[in-house]
Amino acid sequence: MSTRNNLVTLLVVAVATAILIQNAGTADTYYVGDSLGWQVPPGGAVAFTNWSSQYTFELGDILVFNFTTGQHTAAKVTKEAFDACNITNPLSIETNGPANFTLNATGENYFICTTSNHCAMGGQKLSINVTSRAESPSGNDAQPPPPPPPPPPSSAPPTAIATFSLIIFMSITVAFLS
Ligand SMILES: [Cu+2]
Repeated sequence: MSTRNNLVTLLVVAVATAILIQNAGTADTYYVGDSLGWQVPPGGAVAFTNWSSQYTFELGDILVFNFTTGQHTAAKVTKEAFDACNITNPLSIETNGPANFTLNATGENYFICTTSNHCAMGGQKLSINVTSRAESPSGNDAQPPPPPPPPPPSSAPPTAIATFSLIIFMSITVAFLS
């Protein structure tokens, strides 16, 4: 193999690795409901369903529940408690707003407000699907299986597509130069 080919190969590996590390290392912060914040949503729970459908949530991302302390709470609960709006025994609860939750479990994550009947009557509840990070430079093979249902193809971030295209392109270049 010529020195030039070695250099090209090295370049491809370096660029691909840098992009993968950049993608894998970014934890995003999401403000629940955006400008609405964490409150009894006008029109009911669909407001938070619509909000969450805009995003792809990944392990390590942060949810910020923005509310006035004393008026609401942010509680992580089981599916059963979520469905029934059972406010008695949350998995964890934050009573001071704004409250941050770091997403540390894949699959569906369930959050409700435990104040009064905000969940049962007002629809102040949020469920989100959390996926593991797609690319990991360290090759994490201890990840749990991806949760059903799989995210729609349109949710693939543009950077991932660009990265994939770049790797394909540079691989072809190397093949021609070899
Ligand atoms: Cu509330």
